[in-house]
Amino acid sequence: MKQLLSRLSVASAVAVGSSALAQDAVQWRVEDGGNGHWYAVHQQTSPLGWDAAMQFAQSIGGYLSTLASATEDSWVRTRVVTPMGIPPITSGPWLGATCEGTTWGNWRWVTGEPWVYSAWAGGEPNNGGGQEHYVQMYQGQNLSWNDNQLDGRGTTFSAIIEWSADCNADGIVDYGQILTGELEDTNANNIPDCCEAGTACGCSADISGNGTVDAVDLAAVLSSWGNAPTGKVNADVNRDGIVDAIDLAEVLGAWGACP
Ligand SMILES: [Ca+2]
Ligand SMILES: [Ca+2]
Ligand SMILES: [Ca+2]
Ligand SMILES: [Ca+2]
Repeated sequence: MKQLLSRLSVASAVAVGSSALAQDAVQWRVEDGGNGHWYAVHQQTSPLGWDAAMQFAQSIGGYLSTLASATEDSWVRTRVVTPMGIPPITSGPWLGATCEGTTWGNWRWVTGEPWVYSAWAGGEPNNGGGQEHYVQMYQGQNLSWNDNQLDGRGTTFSAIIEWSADCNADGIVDYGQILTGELEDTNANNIPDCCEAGTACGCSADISGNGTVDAVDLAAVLSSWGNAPTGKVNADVNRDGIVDAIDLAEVLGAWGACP
């Protein structure tokens, strides 16, 4: 964990200057009624615009948080933002909501999730000055929401980052799998190496993807013998371009349930 955070600090310094993730990311666990996503507050000493915040989030494999339901909003306020103790005189943190490029008030989440919930502060959104197309929490109003202009008016210093990517489609958010070391992330962008390389993640001998290395996978190797099939998951278990005895040995050596 410590190693990961120091790597994140480096990434953050590269992206936006004097900045760092201000806390360990926390997971809204499925067993607690959550979505399995991870969240953290990013905070810096210089003013932070919405677009710079979004770029930073993407550079570390996430996006500005989408508080798409009352339950998610409440959990993030209580478990992610409040423990940060952001000074109440500041506006922010930024959220992943905008009406950029469309009629003002046509709010949307950056993930495309349906806009069915909002928690505007009293008198907001008010499009003050006519350019308030970006959404943030308002520290001064119990973290209810405000629309603000792109540069945050020089009084916004923070953003909530959310991670939900599951590039290997195993139903587990990759961020946590990298944290535990289950998936390698050599370049520390929170995208597993296997996904960036287009190779299978984890149990690569499970060619059929049914969670077990079994006769189906053995048959796949034998039927593709000599070919060099392309694609994310295929019979070329060790990705050397040919299906041969090495792949056969990989299947036999990994026989049984995937770890
Ligand atoms: Ca969300
Ligand atoms: Ca406003
Ligand atoms: Ca995953
Ligand atoms: Ca990576």
